[in-house]
Amino acid sequence: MIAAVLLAAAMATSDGQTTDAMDAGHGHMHHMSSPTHQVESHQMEPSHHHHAHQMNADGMVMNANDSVLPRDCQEISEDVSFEIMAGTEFAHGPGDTFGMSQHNLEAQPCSRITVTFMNHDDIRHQWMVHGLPRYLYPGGMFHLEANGGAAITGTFIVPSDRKTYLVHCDMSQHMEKGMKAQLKVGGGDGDLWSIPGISENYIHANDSGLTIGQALGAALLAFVVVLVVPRWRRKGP
Ligand SMILES: [Cu+2]
Repeated sequence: MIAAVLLAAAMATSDGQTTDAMDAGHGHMHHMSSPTHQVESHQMEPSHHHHAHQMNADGMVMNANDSVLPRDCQEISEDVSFEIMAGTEFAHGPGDTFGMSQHNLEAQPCSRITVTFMNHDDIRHQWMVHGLPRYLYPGGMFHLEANGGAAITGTFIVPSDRKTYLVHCDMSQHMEKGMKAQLKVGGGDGDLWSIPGISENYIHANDSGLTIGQALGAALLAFVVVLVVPRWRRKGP
């Protein structure tokens, strides 16, 4: 009973981020998109999204944006670059198979972020960030995919709010096996669950993109509903 209330409360307090995490499935549909599909998606997007999909022998960049400012930004605050290596050699914890060289990234609000993603494995890996504004990034997502042994670079611009973005590899089971990271903009709004090296001691089952603060808030709310409210009512008339 308590568990059910807690789950419901958690869903209620975290609407935005839960929805973003679910977009991971939607992203899958684009992975295998053919050149004809790319033409279709270009037609549906504003003209400044001409390079939304870039594909070459090394992999793919999706929803790249190095020039259009989010609505809440007057200008680009800074240019920041990350070189992120991925593969089995970066597995962090005993339960992890894969990992990345950086699981925690920090950037200023309204910064332009260039990520070079280097895949040290033979299989494909992805660096996918969720929760970006949908009017600029279809599905709220920016996404790099590097083929085995390849490196790929892409750029995106983050909005001004303090927020922690979920970053992960969307290949089946890769996030659960260690390919989960976070991007904190403006200091972020908390740590996500089970980020290797950051919050790995917390429950591994919760990969919904909830921050620890949101989950604790939900637990407190559940406590109030289950324990405090009935007592208060008993004292009433
Ligand atoms: Cu992967």
